[in-house]
Amino acid sequence: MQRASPQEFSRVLSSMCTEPHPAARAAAEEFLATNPGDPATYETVADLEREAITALAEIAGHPDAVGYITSGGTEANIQAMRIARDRGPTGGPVTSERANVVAPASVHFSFHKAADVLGLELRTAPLDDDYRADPDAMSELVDGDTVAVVGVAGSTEYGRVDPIPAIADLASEAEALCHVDAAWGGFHLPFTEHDWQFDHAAIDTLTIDPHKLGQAAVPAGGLLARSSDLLDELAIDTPYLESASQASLTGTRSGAGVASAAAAMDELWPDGYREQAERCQANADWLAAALDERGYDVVEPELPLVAATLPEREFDALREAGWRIARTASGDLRIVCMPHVTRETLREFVTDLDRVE
Ligand code: 0PR
Repeated sequence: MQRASPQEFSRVLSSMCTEPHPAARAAAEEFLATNPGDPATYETVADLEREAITALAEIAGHPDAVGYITSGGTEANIQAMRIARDRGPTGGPVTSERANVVAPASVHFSFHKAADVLGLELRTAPLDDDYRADPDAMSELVDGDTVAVVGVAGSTEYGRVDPIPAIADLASEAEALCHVDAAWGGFHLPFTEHDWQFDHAAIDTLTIDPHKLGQAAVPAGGLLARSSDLLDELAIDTPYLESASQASLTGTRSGAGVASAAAAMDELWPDGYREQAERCQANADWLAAALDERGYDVVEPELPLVAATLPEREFDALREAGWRIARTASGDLRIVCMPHVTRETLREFVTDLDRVE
């Protein structure tokens, strides 16, 4: 059988993953057979996880934050909802039949998984007319059984940043936890003016994924909590391991993900990520202008993600030409300007678009 090789990144415009930084790739390979789920046996990778969390905590504006490297944003979001459910409204256990989570309609589908797995009711509020959460609409859904109020800092479809301070206020009025999903945006937002992290609002938990804009190898997500009592909600006794308890959802975990996350942040925070943020945003702005010039309706790229109306014929022709492009739920073309997407690539893409007859 012929040995398979992965796809090239050169025409991938639809992914929130990217080529790992060379140091992250090397670290992933080196730590392939280690298990951070058993920190007393695999001490080095456990140290690297502590380093990675310290770096993530700094990036998210709260050096004392605690957390762990998850398998991705989905696990981090599920676990944050689990903390909220187990805390209950007003910090006590849930007394009603079903606790609920209030979120904008733009939340990633991982929250639907979380609600399903945890037996929570997910209430989603309509967005404002620029694809952002509308705190007034959200407040109508909050009641005495609300355990979490969620905001997105870098939404999956349109790259929007919700008004996090207003969402945190809503959560604290409801005595519910405030969770921010910065899975994708977290490595870009420190170089913008947005309010999104612990230092900007009373956030309790936050998702930030090294395997997206952090340039780490897959799988490396991140869950952060403001204080250890929150993370302790997840602790399960592990009687036969030397470590007493485990907060992660998965048991055996990828040492490759952990080591690569630590290596990527060691290499790139802050200057490398700043340079990346500037380059990716400039590329998104360039593409938005190029599409606009050609008469397509473009959604202004607040973060490096460009959405535009594109007729099916053009879309299909570009797919046919090998471009990996995707659509939003409402049918817009969606291009994520990840670090592997160069200006040259975008020029070729636009040239191919111009060729469609
Ligand atoms: N939160 C947000 C805001 C996300 O955008 C995503 C993933 C998640 C949570 C979940 O993260 P994990 O996929 O790490 O569990 N957003 C991308 C999406 O659904 C994931 C993705 C990545 C899709 C690479 C395609 C791809 O090639 O579009």
